[in-house]
Amino acid sequence: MTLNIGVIGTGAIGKDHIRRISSNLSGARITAVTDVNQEAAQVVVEQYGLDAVVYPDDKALLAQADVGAVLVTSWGPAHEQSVLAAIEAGKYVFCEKPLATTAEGCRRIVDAEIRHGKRLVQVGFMRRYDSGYVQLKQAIDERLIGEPLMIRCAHRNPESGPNYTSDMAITDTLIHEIDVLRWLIDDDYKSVQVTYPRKTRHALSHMRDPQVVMIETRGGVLITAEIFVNCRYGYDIQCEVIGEDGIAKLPEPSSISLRKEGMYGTRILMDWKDRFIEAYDREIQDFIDSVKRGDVQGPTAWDGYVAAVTADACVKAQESGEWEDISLDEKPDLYESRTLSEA
Ligand code: NAI
Ligand code: NAD
Ligand code: ISE
Repeated sequence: MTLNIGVIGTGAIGKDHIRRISSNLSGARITAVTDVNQEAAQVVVEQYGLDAVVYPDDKALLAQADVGAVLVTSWGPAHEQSVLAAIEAGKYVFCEKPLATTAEGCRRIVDAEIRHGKRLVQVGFMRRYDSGYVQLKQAIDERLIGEPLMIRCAHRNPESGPNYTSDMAITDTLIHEIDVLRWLIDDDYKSVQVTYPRKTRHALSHMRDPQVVMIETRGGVLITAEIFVNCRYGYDIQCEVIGEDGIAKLPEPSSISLRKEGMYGTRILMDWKDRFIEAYDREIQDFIDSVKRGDVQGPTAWDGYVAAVTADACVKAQESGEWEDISLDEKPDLYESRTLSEA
């Protein structure tokens, strides 16, 4: 049976997920949408030729009995309210990162899910579905490089918009590394320090850019992550795991090589939508399939909570310049079983 999906927030990524569900993926259709800007939502319905109703808000959309699952793709500060309302309505919910903008907000979602007694939430940490990261994890799990000792990574965007602030380098951007690295090495974080190299002239006056975040894991692995959101040359994601017996590196996106005008090389992607296009397809298809089975398997609300606690400590470290502790609540039983994307 086709799964009816409602979309809360029809901006950049909401539209992109609507496009993939309507034209690339199988087993679901969009039957309901809402956005604080209702006219924009109506334009999206027409643009994608959807047979969908535009509702005035998330509550009205969630009240529809024929909506089996929802995607929350509004801006971050609106996520908590919509996810809590979805759990209250007993609907499966895929929520884009961040699950909520505070650790307390994520904890409220975890507690609501525990009260419900079953996992309903999947968080949009799509890198766990990227074939490069999956290969890296396999190499680490098979001990091809021995025990991991250090990780070096970089998250570079060509440019950041006027509303992007220094803390968003953590809460909006590094948040993907925060999630995927603990999944990669099956570890949790202990402490963090942030340092600032010389500022690029391309960053707006209110911004610190680039930033270097050092995170120590409970198992003693040292992570060095560079965030550089005005690097100009492209959208570039690097990750290298240095182990006792060798080094494993995230593959570059495949692309033809060109010999032209005295140069030899390959193109670099410019947009996050293209870099992880297959991972987004896989994560949303996994959500559709697992909702139909009645058992969501992707990144959990607990993963969203851990990411938020870690991000809070990183933001504190941005301000203090000191090493800051990362301390988590005890993991509830509901989240103990391994998810498919962890397997
Ligand atoms: P956007 O600003 O393009 O779209 C957000 C939309 O949500 C807007 O249309 C806005 O009108 C709507 N909205 C805001 N508050 C709302 C509310 N209370 N109810 C209904 N609609 C509401 O933002 P974008 O880039 O699409 O980002 C949305 C979310 O997706 C963010 O949480 C962002 O972090 C996440 N995201 C995730 C990415 C990933 O790689 N997983 C990539 C880009 C964004
Ligand atoms: P966007 O601003 O383009 O779209 C957000 C939309 O949400 C807007 O249309 C806005 O009107 C609407 N909106 C805001 N509050 C709402 C509410 N309460 N109810 C309904 N609609 C509401 O933003 P975006 O780039 O699409 O990002 C959206 C989310 O996706 C963010 O959380 C962002 O972090 C996340 N995101 C994730 C990735 C990723 O790689 N996983 C990439 C981009 C964005
Ligand atoms: C955006 O919200 C994303 O999630 C992208 O994946 C990330 O690269 C970008 O920096 C964020 O702003």
